[in-house]
Amino acid sequence: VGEECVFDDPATLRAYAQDASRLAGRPAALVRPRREEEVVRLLRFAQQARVAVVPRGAGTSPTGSATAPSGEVLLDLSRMRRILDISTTDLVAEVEPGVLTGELQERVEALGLFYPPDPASSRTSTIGGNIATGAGGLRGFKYGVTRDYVLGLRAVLMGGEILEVGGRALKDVVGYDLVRLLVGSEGTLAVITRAVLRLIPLPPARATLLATFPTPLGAFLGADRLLASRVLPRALESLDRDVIEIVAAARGLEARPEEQSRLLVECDGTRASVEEEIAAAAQALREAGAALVRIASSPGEAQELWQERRSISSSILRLFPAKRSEDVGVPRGQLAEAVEEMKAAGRRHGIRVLAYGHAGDANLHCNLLFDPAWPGAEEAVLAAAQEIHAIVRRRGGTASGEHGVGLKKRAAMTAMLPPASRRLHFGLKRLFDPHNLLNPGKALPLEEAG
Ligand code: LAC
Ligand code: ZN
Repeated sequence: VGEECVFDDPATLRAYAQDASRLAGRPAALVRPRREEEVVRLLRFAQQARVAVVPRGAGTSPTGSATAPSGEVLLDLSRMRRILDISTTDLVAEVEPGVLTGELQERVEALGLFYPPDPASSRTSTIGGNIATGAGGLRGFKYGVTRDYVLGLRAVLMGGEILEVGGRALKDVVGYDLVRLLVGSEGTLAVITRAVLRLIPLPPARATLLATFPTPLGAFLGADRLLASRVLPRALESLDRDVIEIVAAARGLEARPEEQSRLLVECDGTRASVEEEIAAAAQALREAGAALVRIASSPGEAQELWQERRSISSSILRLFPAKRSEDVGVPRGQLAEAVEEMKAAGRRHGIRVLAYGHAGDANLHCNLLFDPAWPGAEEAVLAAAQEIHAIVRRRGGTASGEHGVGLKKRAAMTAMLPPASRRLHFGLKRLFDPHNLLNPGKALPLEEAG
């Protein structure tokens, strides 16, 4: 692929050793291609030489999906970052995988178009990484997630063959849905080199509302009440007391004692519809017991609230020595009860469990906080996490709503998937990658069903 694309000096390899999971990695080499042809050549060589390859975007994965734990070659796609086309008539964007999601959002919004998928990491994560992990984010409830906006993909198979699936047709039911199969496959089936993404007209207006509640479950009851009053917000995020304290501490402030939970709501549409919706939301939240309901009075104030929300994950990492992030989803109606149970499970093992996230989707980030220096910490965290996953399974939920499986959720995946599904997962993996060279050991159950 050319010497100028290959790095194997210790400092570079150290810098790329981890993703946001903080799991250890030891890549044998780093390859940073500039174009698809170089990916093709690498995967042709890798197949012949039986060298394992781990594709990587910006490394924001909290599951270890972008680490090279066993001396694999890291394939960093962040240099392939051209926006090839934004079509205002086809309503699509065609991009290379290394484009930052936030950059694409800005570019299309300047043209009056909208790419709704919006992971909290949008300023730092890449479209390719979002597609590979099936990233969700803040606007899932109204608009759907990354998966719902990928119309077509070009990808390189292990061995170097190019696969094209889908395209610019907005509706397409020819054949199995290989586009959706690749989305969320975490780089285990193919390496994405180009994507056709669906765009929609940009809603002309939006507004943000903050509501605080005097009880721990107030935010969830508020969310339910808001939806029951026929408001369809584009974001509906909840924060529990622990997270409120962390958000305050990150700014050197103290949380007000009476605020036990918080909701952040964003509505979009026409100016008139947004005004109407946000007023209806405010009324519903007051009826649900909100102590304070504040509509952001300027775009700057709204942006600050959302910036604060996006930085929760990094604030926790800064303030606590270690955390285990769970990313569970449950049927919506069970959210409040499930969170109470998960916190109780943490307490039984002496672990503080905080919960924030996408209350509309009932996809919450349960973070288990611990100090690795405390004897028995690892075991206690693992036990608490296992209980949390058992609660989720019992309620018919999922081990990951948006972060994926990587290395960290394989046990939970194994417990969650029935035998026929586990067998098909391994069968598909063999079909795409018979020598198990693409991101091996990731995103699959721990064992094949018999
Ligand atoms: C968030 C990331 C962690 O929602 O998914 O903040
Ligand atoms: Zn999230």
